[in-house]
Amino acid sequence: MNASLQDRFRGCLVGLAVGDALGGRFEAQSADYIGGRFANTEQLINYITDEIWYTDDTQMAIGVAESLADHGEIIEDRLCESFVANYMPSRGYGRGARAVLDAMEDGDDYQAVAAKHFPGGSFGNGAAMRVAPVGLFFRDDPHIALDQSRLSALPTHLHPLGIEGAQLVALAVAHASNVEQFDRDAFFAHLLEHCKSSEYRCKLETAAQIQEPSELVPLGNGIEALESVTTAIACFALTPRSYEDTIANAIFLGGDTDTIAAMAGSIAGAHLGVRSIPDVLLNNLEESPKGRSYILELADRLHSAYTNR
Ligand code: 8NA
Ligand code: MG
Ligand code: MG
Ligand code: MG
Repeated sequence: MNASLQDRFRGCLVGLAVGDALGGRFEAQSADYIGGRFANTEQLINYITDEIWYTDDTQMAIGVAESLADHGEIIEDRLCESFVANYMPSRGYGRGARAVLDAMEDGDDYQAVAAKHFPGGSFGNGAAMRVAPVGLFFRDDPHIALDQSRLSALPTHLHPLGIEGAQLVALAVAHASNVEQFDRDAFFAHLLEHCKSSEYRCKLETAAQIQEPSELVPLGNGIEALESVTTAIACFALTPRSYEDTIANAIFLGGDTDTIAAMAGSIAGAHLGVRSIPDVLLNNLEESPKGRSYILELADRLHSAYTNR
């Protein structure tokens, strides 16, 4: 039975948080090390016996979802307020993001700080890792989804590759939440139709051909958007019927495991719904203060705002 739309909203936000929290246990480790510890998805998942804590990825995605649920669109000032209200530097923010958020928090000119830190803008994956709620909320119109994802990226990520990474993840989430039967060719055709840069086009064309996990490696596992966004998309497209295999595909690559699993998990959750997330992971997701229960409520609030527009 296919998941209801409410289940898909829940699956997307919780799927992001669980991917982030499980992946966070392995951040910056090598593929060889992780593959040496666990033979398969089942061993990786069942290794979790206590609370898993999410990182900056989920914290910022919560900010995006709250802002959309409250205002029905991305308004930069409101979004920044939401980022600041949720900001805990100890959750592992990128160094550019930290400088920008510190400035926002102190009421300083954060755009000047961002420009000084990375002239030309950040091309980190920080805008892509938090964008899933935008894809859900604007799932009916790819053009609005593209524009709103760009707006959600701008406070921290002005570089075209940082912005386009967020746009591609939003489109992937929207598409995954819209289809009943996943068709890989249709999925990649849709992403390629809206892809602007030759850099992402080349990666998406490679991703569309992938038949097994070892072929994911050339797509990258780094903190730059170009080295992680299409990887996450491909992790989902390889195993679209399994949430846990999708995040395992991401984690077994090593590197930026929290973020790649967060993005892949949000797409899988949007397609499969919250019931596809194994109990052992869902039940061990941290609870307070904005943990499992809060994220489920936030997903319902976003879903209500979406249906009542
Ligand atoms: P960001 O904007 O600081 O970018 C992340 C990194 O990408 C930077 O620190 C640089 O190394 C590099 N980078 C980005 N733009 C440029 C540029 N124009 N020139 C040179 N280098 C550049 O932060 P973000 O929000 O994009 O980062 C997201 C990542 O940070 C995610 O992986 C997230 O999990 C987190 N993260 C945290 C840790 C940690 O310390 N625990 C480690 C890696 C990543
Ligand atoms: Mg993180
Ligand atoms: Mg401060
Ligand atoms: Mg990361």
